[in-house]
Formats: sequence, C-alpha cells, structure tokens
Amino acid sequence: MSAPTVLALSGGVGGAKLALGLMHTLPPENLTVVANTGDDFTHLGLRICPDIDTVVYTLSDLADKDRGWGRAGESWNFMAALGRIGGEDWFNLGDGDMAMHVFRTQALAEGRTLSDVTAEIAETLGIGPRILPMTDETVATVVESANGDLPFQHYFVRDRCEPAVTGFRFTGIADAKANAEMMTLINGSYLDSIVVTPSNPFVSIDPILSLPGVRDALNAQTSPIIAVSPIVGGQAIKGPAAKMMAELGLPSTALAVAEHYRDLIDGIVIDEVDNEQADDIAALGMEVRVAQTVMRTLEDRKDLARICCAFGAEIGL
Ligand code: FO1
Repeated sequence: MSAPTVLALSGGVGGAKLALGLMHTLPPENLTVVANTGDDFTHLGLRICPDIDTVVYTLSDLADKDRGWGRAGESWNFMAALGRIGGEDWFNLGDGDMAMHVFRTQALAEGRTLSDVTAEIAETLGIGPRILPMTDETVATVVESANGDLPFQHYFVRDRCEPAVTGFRFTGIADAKANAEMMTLINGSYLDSIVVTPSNPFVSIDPILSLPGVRDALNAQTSPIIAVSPIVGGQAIKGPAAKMMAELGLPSTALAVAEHYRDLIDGIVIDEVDNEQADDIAALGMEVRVAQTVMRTLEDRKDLARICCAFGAEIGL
C-alpha cells in the first residue's frame, strides 16, 4: 500500500513533536505541516515566528528539546549585551536564533512572502516535508484577560501565562488569505488524512481554523480529520491549555477537547490514562483511539505518527 498523504496542523512543541514522528513515517512529499502564525510579532524590529521556528528547528534537529523553543546549544551574548544597554530583554533571543530572525526580517523587507522564505529556510536546512505558514498576511492572537487585552507574547512570556483568560481574538484574521498551498491540498483529493496535532486548541489550532474558508473547506472535503488530545490526565503536557480551559469554565479533559473540535473531526486519539472517557467521546459521534500520546522519545513520536496514519486509514475506509 502506498504511504498516505497527510496534512498536519501544528502549533508549538506538541505539534512539532508529532510532525517529527510523521516525518520519520512518511516520504517527504507525503507530508505538509501548516504552522500557526498567531504567535508571531515584531520585536526589536525583527519579525519573530515562534511556531514556524519550532517546527523548522524540530524537523532539522536543531531544536532545544528541553526548552521547547529556540535552538540547542544556544549562547546568549546578544541578550546580555542588549540588557547592558537597557534593551527589552523579557523575550529571550539566542545568538543562533537571532540569525533566523534577521534573515527572515530582511527577506520580508525585500518583499518576499513568509511562505517563500520559510520554504527557502526549510530547504537550506535539509527538511523534506513542506512547512507552510497558515497565512502570509499578519494575524495576531490577542489574549482577553482579567488584566485586559494582551498581545500573545506578553501573555505567554512577559506575564508567564498568569493572567486569567476570558477569551481570544485573532486580529487581521478576517482579511487574511489562508495559505494557498494548504487550501489546494484540502480542496483537492490529494489527502488521505488531516491531523490536528496535540497543540493548544485555542491559541495554536483555532487561529488556523478561523482563517476565512478553512473550516468550510475542511468540512466539505472527504478525507478523515483526526485530532490528538493535548490534554492527558487533566493536564497539558506543556503550556497553558489546561489552565485556559479551567479559566474558560471548561473541564480540562480529553472529552472537552473532543467537544471543542466536534464539528470538525472524525476521530480523536486520547491517552491511555483517559481511557474511561472513550465512551463519552464516542457518544459525540466520532471515532476514538486510545494510545500512548505522551511523546518522550523519538520512538514515541514515530509510534504515535503511525497510529494516526492507521487511524485515518481505518476511518477513511
Ligand atoms: N518562550 C518563553 O517562555 N520565553 C522566552 O523567552 C521565549 C523566547 C522565544 C524566542 C524565539 C521563539 O521562536 C520562541 C520563544 N519562546 C519563548 C516561545 C514562544 O513564546 C512561543 O510562542 C511559545 O512557544 C508558544 O507557542
């Protein structure tokens, strides 16, 4: 049987881990990874694209696996020098990482698109699968909180996810054009499955789904859409998803994630520790696969990727 063709929707760490498993499972031409750009912002005059960079660094084995962002083996001379002259030093930019931000900022200033410069960087770093920004236009996630509206990085980094969230907005989303290559894949009959990776549903996946035409296109096409729950045993593996759910009045459960995506997905992979929720999730009208979804090793990433591909194939029959 030929390998399936998969479109993966990804945010930061969790999404990139599964994307790596998929990269090791599929021929490069069979995998396209769409990265959220709602986290992006202009800082110190540089255009910073964290979720694109987490996917790029992870698939090129440059990522710092413990930190979850930026490069491994990083030095911080730029930040030290910036701090000494009184620059904004709440957002840490490693010396190697700075090369990425300067290179991208220069390319964008020369009029190149984010898709184009991302493709060039991925090719230069020897990454086989396509990595697509969800849009080339500027979309910015705003976190609505008890402390007022916060630009995403102020919420996530400067304020360490402490403010209680009340909602989210994606400024610019109404005028943003969904990535054309992504829409061609969704609207064509090229895909065997679409994987919603275990990223934060609210600030990593919803920006992609909120782009004009994306939800309608996903619901109109026939290949199975499967999600992997980012919530395991009531907790997010990394990041504020569970805290956000509690603040939004939602239970931080795999069932609540399935309900969040219920109008979109055909199936969901939940972790073994959440096995008792499988029946309630199936009652929503979707398929459920119970597996180990916590990815500690490369083998875990590959195993989960294989489970997602098999799950998609079964649903697609
Ligand atoms: N996250 C932090 O918690 N602290 C940081 O200082 C930080 C710097 C940073 C620099 C470049 C980059 O690509 C990501 C960075 N992140 C940092 C992560 C960033 O906030 C992302 O938006 C999160 O990974 C959420 O997706």
